[in-house]
Amino acid sequence: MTTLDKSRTFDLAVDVLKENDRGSYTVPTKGLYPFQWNWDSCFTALGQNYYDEDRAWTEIETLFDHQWPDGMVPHIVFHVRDDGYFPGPDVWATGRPTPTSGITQPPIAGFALRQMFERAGDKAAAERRARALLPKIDKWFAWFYANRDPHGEGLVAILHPWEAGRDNSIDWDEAFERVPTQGITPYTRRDTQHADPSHRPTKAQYDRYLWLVEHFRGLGWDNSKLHDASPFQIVDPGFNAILIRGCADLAAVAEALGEPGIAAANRARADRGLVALERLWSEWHGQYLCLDRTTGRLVDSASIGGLLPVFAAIPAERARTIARTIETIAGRAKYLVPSHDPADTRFDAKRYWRGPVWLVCNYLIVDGLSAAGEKPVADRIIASSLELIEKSGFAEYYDPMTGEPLGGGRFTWTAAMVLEFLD
Ligand code: 9WN
Repeated sequence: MTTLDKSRTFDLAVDVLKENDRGSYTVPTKGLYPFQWNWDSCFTALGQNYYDEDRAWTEIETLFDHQWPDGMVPHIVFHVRDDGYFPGPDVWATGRPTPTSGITQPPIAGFALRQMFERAGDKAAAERRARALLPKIDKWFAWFYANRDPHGEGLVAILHPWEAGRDNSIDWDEAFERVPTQGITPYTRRDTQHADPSHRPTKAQYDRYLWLVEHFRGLGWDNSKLHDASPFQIVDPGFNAILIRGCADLAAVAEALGEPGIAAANRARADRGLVALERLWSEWHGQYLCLDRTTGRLVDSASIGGLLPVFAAIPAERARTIARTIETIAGRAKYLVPSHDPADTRFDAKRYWRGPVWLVCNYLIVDGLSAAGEKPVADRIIASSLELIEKSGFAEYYDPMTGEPLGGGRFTWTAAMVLEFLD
């Protein structure tokens, strides 16, 4: 059990958030990630909200200031020039006034909006700012279903592992066999200069990340073409659950603000998504699995992406099974929740999204399990998260067997999640 000094930990977490604050946006950590990342910013705002509500709204507003005309909200906004990160704006070449990447990331914004709206001390300001963000988030969600679910299946596909935010998950290994590497421009990675290369994706994976970027760039970043032209189309249960929950939360805020059109559209999206998600359930694994849209088959890979759907309003028996699956995993790892099942021979305790614990995922699972009445498992995950902080500080991710800190240090979203767990 942790002996953590809560008030001191709170202050240390705020120090990390402030250190990475660049005024109107926050970098995930200095050095390794010197720009604004989409889902990082939404988690960050939840942390900032504890000590500066105004600053928290600004974080999300800045992100949406860089929304594309078609509705997409990019995964990186390159506010400044910094050669410390690869691939930078010249590789993406998206032609945006402030350079951005050309792909998106898990849409935490709907959930964050509702949290900030409902928790607000300054109700008038929150109402004004939520009202302005509402149509922008709605436009992003409409973009998802129009561009990433072109055949109306109720679930959206990611076209690049970076979109899932789980860059080198075992989930993508099979589909990556089909992504070529011929013809990519020679490049130098920068991530391996900031973090231990053995904790990062491999060169073979980076080659494929880059091939996809160059392929999409060759199509002029025209989102009406990208989906069908991509050899990588994965329906990720975690990503879809975040979108479904986002739609439901956006609908709730829209109702409170007297915007029935936006409310109805997003309720319908969430309801359809929940029905469609059933297709990804695996009774054998006791969790959801990714669907490879190009083959029509489920991917046999028990990753955290298949536990995250508890964050959406899935059926009670599914949430119960996920709680039991996490209890089983707890018998295989010292710290919860590993990003991949340690029983799988492909599990790697230190390599990024192939095993390590990430506090943002813990947070989404805790939220879902609590809502489903699975309090003991949720409490166990919170205790594990706080033990990791006490033992190893605000790391990017952690070894689930030893608790060793991995990747970047003094990490913004980890600090933001600690503020949530301490609450
Ligand atoms: C690529 C910023 C981001 C997170 C992702 C995480 C990592 C980037 C990278 O860092 O991805 O987007 O270069 O490794 O996988 O989830 O948003 O913290």
